[in-house]
Amino acid sequence: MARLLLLTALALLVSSVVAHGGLANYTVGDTWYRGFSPDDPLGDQEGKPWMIQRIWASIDPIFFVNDTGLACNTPGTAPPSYIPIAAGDNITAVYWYWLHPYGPMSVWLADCGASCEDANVNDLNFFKIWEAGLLEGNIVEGIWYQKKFQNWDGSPDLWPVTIPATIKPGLYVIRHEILSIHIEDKPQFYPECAHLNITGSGTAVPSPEYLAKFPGTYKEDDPSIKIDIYSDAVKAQTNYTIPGPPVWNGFVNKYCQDC
Ligand SMILES: *[C@@H]1O[C@H](CO)[C@@H](O)[C@H](O)[C@H]1NC(C)=O
Ligand SMILES: *[C@@H]1O[C@H](CO)[C@@H](O)[C@H](O)[C@H]1NC(C)=O
Ligand SMILES: *[C@@H]1O[C@H](CO)[C@@H](O)[C@H](O)[C@H]1NC(C)=O
Ligand SMILES: *[C@@H]1O[C@H](CO)[C@@H](O)[C@H](O)[C@H]1NC(C)=O
Ligand SMILES: *[C@@H]1O[C@H](CO)[C@@H](O)[C@H](O)[C@H]1NC(C)=O
Ligand SMILES: [Cu+2]
Repeated sequence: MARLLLLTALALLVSSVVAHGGLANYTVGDTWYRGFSPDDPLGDQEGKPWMIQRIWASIDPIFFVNDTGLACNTPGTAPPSYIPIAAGDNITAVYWYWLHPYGPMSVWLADCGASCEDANVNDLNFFKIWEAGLLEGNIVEGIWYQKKFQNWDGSPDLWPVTIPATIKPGLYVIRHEILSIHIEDKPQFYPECAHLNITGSGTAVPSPEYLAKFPGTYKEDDPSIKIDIYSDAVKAQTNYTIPGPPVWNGFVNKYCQDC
């Protein structure tokens, strides 16, 4: 009930967005890159020269691991522009009013080759560069990064990540994913993608064990995806395995940190 009252108060504060949430903008240093806003007409945004984010039409989640929108949301239409960023720099994703507290968050990259506009995001090989799940305590009462990420004071929710310093430069899709598991056995995926033009002199490329396709990589019956966090079997657990391959830290392989 307290939660409901809080949500109602928030709904009054934020007339446009009352539930869920989405990645609206990006920053690199002091530069602000505008992404898609579901509050504004599609025609004012889609294909505009400044657009760097792949279009996502609504703040509603994706419920199934086999949904083609799992890669870059729906419809996932490619933008004409790229965010320029140097390998080793941070990019911050800017959300409004993230409301869900449970589940992992992850950031992925995929090398587009000659062009991200022409790439089919369902065919790209994504690799994870960042993840955070249950930070401390148990599944229901513990602290998740997703819960810490929420600002309840009306300020944007900021999610900074660092582009691996050693990565081979080129055109990449960056994919942010929030998996929310607050509803029993009904996972909610919130993926959003943008286009990056990464510069630098690195040569590192992840090996095959780091690569993932969306859909394809996640399984419906993965105990971290189909999960009832309130059940007696789960609620007191203090472990949570984040789905997908391990994070690639930019090293060419685990035995060689400088090559
Ligand atoms: C995706 O998975 C859901 C749940 O298992 C199933 O109902 C649906 O038919 C599947 N869709 C496709 C396109 O395979
Ligand atoms: C980049 O992000 C990391 C991790 O969040 C943070 O520790 C570091 O201070 C950031 N660097 C800059 C220049 O903002
Ligand atoms: C994203 O940027 C647009 C345009 O500058 C702005 O209207 C909107 O409030 C921003 N949204 C967030 C969540 O920062
Ligand atoms: C990517 O950045 C490089 C270096 O600034 C530039 O030469 C190239 O034209 C950019 N490519 C795109 C597609 O923006
Ligand atoms: C927690 O660990 C148990 C025992 O190893 C395992 O069965 C369970 O799947 C794990 N739970 C999650 C959500 O990773
Ligand atoms: Cu929601």
